[in-house]
Amino acid sequence: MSRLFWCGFFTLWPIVAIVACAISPAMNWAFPDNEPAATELGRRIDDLFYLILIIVTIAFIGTMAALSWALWQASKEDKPKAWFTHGSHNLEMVWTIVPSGILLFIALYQVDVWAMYRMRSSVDEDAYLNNVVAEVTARQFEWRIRYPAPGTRFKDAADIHDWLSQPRAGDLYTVNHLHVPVNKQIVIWLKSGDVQHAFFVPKLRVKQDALPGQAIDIWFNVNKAGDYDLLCAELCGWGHYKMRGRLSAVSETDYQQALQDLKNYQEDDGVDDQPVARTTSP
Ligand SMILES: [Cu+2]
Repeated sequence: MSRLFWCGFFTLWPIVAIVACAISPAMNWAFPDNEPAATELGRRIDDLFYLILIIVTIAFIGTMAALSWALWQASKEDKPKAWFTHGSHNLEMVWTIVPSGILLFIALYQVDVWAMYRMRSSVDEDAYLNNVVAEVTARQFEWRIRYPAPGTRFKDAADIHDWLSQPRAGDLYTVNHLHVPVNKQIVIWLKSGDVQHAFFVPKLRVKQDALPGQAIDIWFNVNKAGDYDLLCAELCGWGHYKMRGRLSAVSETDYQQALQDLKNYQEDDGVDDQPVARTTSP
């Protein structure tokens, strides 16, 4: 009875794993709010996650099947006494070469996604320069955001690094609430004002460290309008939890309007009868 029970017990879990693995992509259990990524890049990253889930599930099934078989064999009534062995050279070769092959396969298979995520050659140069929407500086404990003045572009600066090191008259500033146009490949430059932080928008699957002394560019295309949590994914100090910002992906018109509202707010001298309401704050 107990022989059957334990073999059945260890056979049950691979079956559970197969069911979970089969229905997981449809349910998006692993992702925030059980939703697919809101960027094409994010969906490619999710696909890599599922590929790894399948590989792990197959390894789990193999391991549990071996365990069940060993249990079944070892619990036979007429089984001879166990013997000591130093191991099997052949087996060790197999479980060294097979995982190495799998890791090599994953490393090569993900190269396209990595290139899409991080290699400048994957982005059209003109589109890149036209669509730098903001510089985001992480500091303890907030996201400082700088947009080019409305009607001007990052590209208008003589050099990419001039714009980053030399704020220009008319640039717009805000904190913790980043507006970006939807359905457009946008570029953000990330900096840190103090320690290491990480710009993380879980629903877009966008994550990049912000390092002191470096300006790092990231690009992505939000395919679905809406508000997304912007978090710091690097434990950066006692107030780390306070670095909860918002990324709003809006239509081009609303994006321009948000910049205009910010400009009106920034230029408001507070003397008018009706002060300008700040509409872009978090
Ligand atoms: Cu932080």
